[in-house]
Formats: sequence, C-alpha cells, structure tokens
Amino acid sequence: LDRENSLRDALAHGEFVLFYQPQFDITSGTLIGTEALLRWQHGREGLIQPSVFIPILEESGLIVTVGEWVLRAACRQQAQWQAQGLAIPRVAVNVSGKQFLKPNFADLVAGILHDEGLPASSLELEITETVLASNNQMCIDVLRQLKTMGIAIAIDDFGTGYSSLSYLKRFPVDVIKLDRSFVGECDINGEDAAICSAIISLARSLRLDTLAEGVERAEQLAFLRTEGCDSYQGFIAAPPLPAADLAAFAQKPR
Ligand code: G
Ligand code: G
Ligand code: MN
Ligand code: NA
Repeated sequence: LDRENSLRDALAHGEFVLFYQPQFDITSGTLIGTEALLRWQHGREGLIQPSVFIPILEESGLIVTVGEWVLRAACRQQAQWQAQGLAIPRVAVNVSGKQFLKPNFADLVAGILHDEGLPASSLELEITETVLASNNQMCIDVLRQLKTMGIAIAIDDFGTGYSSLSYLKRFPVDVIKLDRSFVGECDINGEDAAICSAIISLARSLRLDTLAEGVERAEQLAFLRTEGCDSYQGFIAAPPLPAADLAAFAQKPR
C-alpha cells in the first residue's frame, strides 16, 4: 500500500517520464517510429525501470490512470516532433489489458488524438497476447474501432503467452513484435532461429508486418533480414532515449 501511495504521488508530482526507443526498416535502415517506454524519475532513488513498478501499477489498477497519462504524453510529444518537421512517422504506446478492456477505451484514444492534434495514422498501440487470449467480443470490437480510426495495432511479446495462432486470424492486427527472448540468440541458437523464422513466415502469409525487439548484434540483424523480418529496434542502433536525445538522433544523418 505504501508503494501504491508513492506511485500515486509520483503521478501527481510529475515524476513519470517517457523514453523513446527508435525503430527502423530492416532493409533501408529508415527510421519508422519510436516506442514510448515509461520511467519513474524518483527524487532520491533516480531513474526506476518499469519492471520494478509496472506490476504494482497493474495490481492496484493505477495502470489505467498512468496509462492514460502515457498515451497523452506520447501523442503530445509525437505531435510536437511532427510540427517541428522531424522525420519520425509514428509513436508506439504500450497498453495494459486493464486499460484496453475498460469501457470506451477507443473513445478515450480518439479524444486524446483530437486534443493533441495528432493524426490516428501516427499512433500504434501495443497490446500483449494475454489481452487477445481473453478472447471476448469486447476485445474484437475495440480493435475494430481503433482500426477504423486508422490506428495500427501491434502484438507485443509475441510467442511468450498463450499462443493460440487462431487469434491472428480473428483479430485485426498489423504488426507482430518478435520477443527479445527469441531474438536474443537467433544468430547462435538453432531453436531460437527456428522460432523466429516460423513467426516471420507465418506473419508474412497472414500479411502482417514483423518487428524484432532487442537486436544487439550485426549477426542477429543479418539473420532477421535474410528471414524477411520487416523492422527492428534494439541496442545495436539505440537504447530507449530521453525525448531530446531521440530528436537529436532523428536529425543525425545515418
Ligand atoms: O523499458 P523497458 O524495457 O524496461 O520496459 C519493460 C517493459 O515494461 C516493456 O516491455 C513494457 O511491457 C512495459 N512498459 C514500459 N512502458 C510501459 C507503459 O507505458 N505502459 C505499459 N502498460 N507497460 C509499459
Ligand atoms: O515493450 P517491451 O517490454 O518489449 O519493451 C522493450 C524493453 O526492452 C525496454 O525496456 C528496453 O529497455 C529493453 N531493450 C530495448 N532494446 C534492448 C536490447 O537491444 N537488448 C536488451 N537486452 N534490452 C533491450
Ligand atoms: Mn512494447
Ligand atoms: Na516486448
């Protein structure tokens, strides 16, 4: 309860910040967007990673309020970058299941896009397999509403959850994010390589894009490119960066 209260205070005192990790087309190397990632800038303890506090936000239900803040802050930042003429086509925002399945989520997103003056095509929402696995009509309805608005949907951490492949057919999604746990050793471990190849070819036959997370080495990148993966993010290019650093990165010739 103590930690819950300090997270409530963190939101009230503006201690949450977003970092942005760039994402690239794997063939051309073009910047295709960023993923917004939450950090807690703690007064005494410094920068705290989400693995420490997201579980507490989830358990307490605070993730709904914090998630709304994240969505608004990311859309505001993206609109500002676009107004400055930076070549950053879109921002991807992580959405928790609790947030996604709250009544009127699509209306909330529409309101934020309107308030911040951001086109829907500049926003991607990342949801996990677990949300899809809850497999209710509500989930399909919300996804359809978001799609109709022009928002892209990515499945985060693909392959780590319940993995019923049938929902790739039933749910309107655009992008599959290959989880770091498979990408991490795809260049040295035959099993991980097989999993990555299988997911990429499945995605292609369903006409979905693939984005590999956690790419750290040139060998991984070469393997993924050969297999036909579309895009990537990872330390090989850049870690999650403060907004100002991301803007500088986007302006740097590569
Ligand atoms: O930035 P980092 O790799 O430490 O993030 C770890 C995980 O925390 C991410 O993969 C993501 O699942 C989760 N996460 C980060 N930011 C957010 C956020 O804004 N909302 C939600 N729901 N999860 C986030
Ligand atoms: O949404 P998701 O949980 O996948 O968030 C991505 C997380 O992975 C971020 O918290 C980020 O700090 C981390 N990350 C990003 N790139 C790399 C990478 O190349 N290697 C490793 N080990 N972690 C990464
Ligand atoms: Mn993510
Ligand atoms: Na992920």
